[in-house]
Amino acid sequence: MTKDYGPDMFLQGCGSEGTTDLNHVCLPAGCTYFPRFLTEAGQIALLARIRQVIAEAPLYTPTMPRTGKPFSVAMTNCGPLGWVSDKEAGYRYEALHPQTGRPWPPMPDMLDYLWASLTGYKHKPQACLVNFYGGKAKLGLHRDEDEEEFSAPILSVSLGNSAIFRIGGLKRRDPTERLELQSGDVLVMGGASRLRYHGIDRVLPGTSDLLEEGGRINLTLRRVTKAE
Ligand code: MD3
Ligand code: FE
Repeated sequence: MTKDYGPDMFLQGCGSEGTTDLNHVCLPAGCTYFPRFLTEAGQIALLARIRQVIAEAPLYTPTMPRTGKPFSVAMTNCGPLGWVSDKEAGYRYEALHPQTGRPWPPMPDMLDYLWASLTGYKHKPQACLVNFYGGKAKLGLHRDEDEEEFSAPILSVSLGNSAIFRIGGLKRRDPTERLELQSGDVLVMGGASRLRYHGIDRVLPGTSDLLEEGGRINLTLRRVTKAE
């Protein structure tokens, strides 16, 4: 019998044969990384839908619970529920935009489709948080724990300039690792990683031409309430 397998089965993304510098990313259990999952055309189409969302539900600056310190990231949402924060009532989900008082725009079909394709979760996402990172914006280490349903994963899509993403453990002081998230990347965080600490250290200017205004947009699709 002749051998039907060998090194030519494998993508040699960087370096030459025999190198250990192969193109792979190790992440903790429950984290699935899809580098450049969205094509250029897919990113442009998704961005056009998100621009419509922002036109109906303008980006605003949430403030921190108790201190009232403004976030450096501007936010809006689409879908039936949206994540909001202010000094008085803190982190929570609301059905109405805090400034316009109108319901969030509907979840784009494109995002329901992406969620169904990659998560296998039996219910649709209820919230899509749109984060916009301008020049010096960052997001400190935190856990996403304002949802009732932790058995559902969170799906994130990156658009525009690359960012340094940091992922830690279940305790704030656990060691962290960094991953550069690029435009078109999708990350699904579920299972044992659903409650890991994470954040965005910084955005790298000039790393993408997708957004004319520069900066970075991140979408996070979430299940908020427990389904029957
Ligand atoms: C790891 N957003 O909105 S997305 C957030 O790029 C948030 O804007 C970041 O953290 C951003 O809450 C990171 C990647 C992500 C999202 C949810 C996670 C990573 C996660 C939940 C658990 C662990
Ligand atoms: Fe988060």
